[in-house]
Amino acid sequence: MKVVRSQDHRKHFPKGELFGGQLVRPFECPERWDYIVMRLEETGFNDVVDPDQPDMERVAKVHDAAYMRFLEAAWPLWEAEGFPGEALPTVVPARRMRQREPDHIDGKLGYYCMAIETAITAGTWQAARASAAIAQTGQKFVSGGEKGVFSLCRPPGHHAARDLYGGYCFLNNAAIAAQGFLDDGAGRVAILDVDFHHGNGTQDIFYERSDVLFVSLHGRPEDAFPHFLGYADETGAGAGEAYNVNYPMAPGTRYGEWGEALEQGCQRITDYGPDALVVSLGVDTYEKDPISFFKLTSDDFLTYGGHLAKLELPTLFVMEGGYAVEEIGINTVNVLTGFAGG
Ligand code: SP5
Ligand code: ZN
Repeated sequence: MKVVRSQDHRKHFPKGELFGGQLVRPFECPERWDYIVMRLEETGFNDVVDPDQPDMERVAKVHDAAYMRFLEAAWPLWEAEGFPGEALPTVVPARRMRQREPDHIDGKLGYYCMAIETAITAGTWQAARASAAIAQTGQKFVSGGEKGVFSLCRPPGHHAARDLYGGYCFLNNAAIAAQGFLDDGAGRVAILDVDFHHGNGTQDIFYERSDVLFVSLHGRPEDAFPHFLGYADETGAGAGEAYNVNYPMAPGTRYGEWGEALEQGCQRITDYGPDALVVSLGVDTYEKDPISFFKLTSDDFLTYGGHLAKLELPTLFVMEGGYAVEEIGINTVNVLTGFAGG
């Protein structure tokens, strides 16, 4: 299996994340990438490829142009204010306020943000583009006939909507890849999101479209981030009606129940009959994840990797979350190993 990766992710590493009323060292940190790479090398995933340059015209098919201009300008504008810390929003356009992009960076940050834990730093835009390029390069290989490819994206993407960042995400790598498959000739694409958190950004991007089926397994919004999307009654709208499928689950969910939801989700994908599959691969469903509440074991990742292979679809794995850093390599590579052997 080809692994697409690069060192550019290191350019995004905020010092702080707003958590529990304090600025803490971010859960989404560069060592996540190191542990995954170490495990890939230990287990013989040695077919490593560098990404091409990002294709920003294609990125612009799933992201708003003004939003991309904001991401590019955010750090320079913040720096020009002379603020001492990293760029975090303080004010958001809540209910009954105007949804209009302000000129001042304090206003812009709130306007484009869906979760304020996520800081923007000097290297964020460059790292986000490099991460998107990793997804795009993986997609090209799968469109070219590879059976399964792993795009080791960092920062992750599934919380980023057309014009929203947050939840550690800036550009939606999975959505960019799905759109890439369509642009390279696929008629229909399925996205299966197995990250612990609901993929609100991906859902939002394709909510009114029938050419991309979105299936997500996640912690229920009553209890889990991102809290404001991911209910089971979100089934799509307009032409996209019936092409969005959510499986919200309760705190303490183990593989028994999670695996049943996966089976149902896989059945929906099979019924849809896509030409390609994008897996938003987060391993924060793990029992020891510090910010999540599912109870999957390392062996469970191996098991479900095998189930994914049974879909018999050209598959692109795109890295999303997973914060039990010391086990992130084992769990991620277990999914890939299960897939390759299944
Ligand atoms: C890509 C991805 O996995 N993003 C997740 C972003 C979550 N950020 C906010 C987490 C807040 C979790 N609060 C849970 C308290 C646990 N004791
Ligand atoms: Zn997550």
